[in-house]
Amino acid sequence: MLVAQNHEVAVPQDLLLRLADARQRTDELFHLVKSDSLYERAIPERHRIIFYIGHVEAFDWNLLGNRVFGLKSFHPEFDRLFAFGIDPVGGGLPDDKPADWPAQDQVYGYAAKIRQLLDGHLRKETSPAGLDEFSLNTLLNVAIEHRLMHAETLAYMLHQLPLDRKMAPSTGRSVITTEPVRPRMIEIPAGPITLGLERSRTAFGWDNEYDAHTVDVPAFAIDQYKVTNRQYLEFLQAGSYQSKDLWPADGWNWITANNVSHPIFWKRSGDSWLYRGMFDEVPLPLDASVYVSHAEAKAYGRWAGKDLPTEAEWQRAAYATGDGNASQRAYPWGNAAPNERLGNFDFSAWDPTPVNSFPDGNSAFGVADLLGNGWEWTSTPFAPFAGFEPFPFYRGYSADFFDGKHFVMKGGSARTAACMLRSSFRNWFQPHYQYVYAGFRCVSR
Ligand code: AVJ
Ligand code: FE
Repeated sequence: MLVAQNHEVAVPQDLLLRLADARQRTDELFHLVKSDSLYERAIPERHRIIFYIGHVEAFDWNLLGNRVFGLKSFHPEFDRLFAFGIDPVGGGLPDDKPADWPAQDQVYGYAAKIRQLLDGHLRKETSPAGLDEFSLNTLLNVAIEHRLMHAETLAYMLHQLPLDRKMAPSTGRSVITTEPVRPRMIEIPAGPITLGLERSRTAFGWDNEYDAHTVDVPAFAIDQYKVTNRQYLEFLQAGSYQSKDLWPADGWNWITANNVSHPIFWKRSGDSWLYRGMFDEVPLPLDASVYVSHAEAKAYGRWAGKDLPTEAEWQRAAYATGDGNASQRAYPWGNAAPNERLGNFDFSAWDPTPVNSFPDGNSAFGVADLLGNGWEWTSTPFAPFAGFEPFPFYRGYSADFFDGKHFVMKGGSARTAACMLRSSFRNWFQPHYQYVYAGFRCVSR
């Protein structure tokens, strides 16, 4: 029950629980790293690990501390240092040294103080800043989902850390075995699909999810499954990393300049291949989803005589009810909330499963594995929907990336929290970024 008097609005309990849960997710990740390795840089294009320990707290502080509770900064220098991550376009890589960063105990001290201050005020259950219920809910959802996104981006960052620098948790999902995957394509008839969220809804969405709009999608056929390691291996063995014609021009420049000759998640071992898992290296799981960059997915598509789906095609294959009208499902499988029998998501595993592991998760058209088990690259550059308005309290969240240099990804990975499996959620990365838990499926038109 919300108690509203004198412009004071209670902080809903469920949001406090979700914030606590999200904090546990990011805490767990930092605890996987051996304490002598927190100043490592696991991915050349990203900050050192220590930055993220400060960042997830500084973000909440910068968002809520003054705006909601009228609090004054106790460490403006750290508030700025840890405010934003980096995503260099055009090849410039960071070259800071470990000694450029504050000591571990200072960063942990800053983080702890933020939680203590924010929690003290959140628990008082009123916001003195005169925010209405909707604004307060929106800000808390931003804090929660921002942190959960980092729980995913940190997982794939730590994935690249050498195995001897991290400690595996004792629990893990047991290996799923399935019938061998038999790739096939499914015809999707021409018809409408709605993208985005309606403003009138009370549900939370990020700025880039607005406005809702319906598009008519011409008929196409789409792979029932994501492309597997087995299929991608065939592409690789056909000499494709040496065939300039298959690659987009900038993709070819990228693989030749960086000597890219296979997916970053693969490792050669004699004349066979290993999959570099989060905590161990295993023989390449042939029926699992391959993880690759957008450029590699494009090259595979050209080799196979197919293409990547547009965002609208992907959306229609996933959410249309299949009966010709504009109505759609909340999730590919229907309207039931996500659970562990419907896909590999919501932190249920660290690595991908065979692409045919979750038939109960199929869409109305029978398309499988759409949510979880690896984001899916689309051919759609990340751009605003008509009616886009940046959040006034975080203007750059999406708008900084509307540069034609990022592509929309849909679906989700094993490390995507259930709340971000909503149909309107849009993810994006640069086309040569190999480190995301992302694969693809193809279409023919
Ligand atoms: C939406 C995942 C592309 O990690 O760059 C985190 C999310 N933005 N902090 C990213 C984000 C600011 C963003 N992605
Ligand atoms: Fe961030």
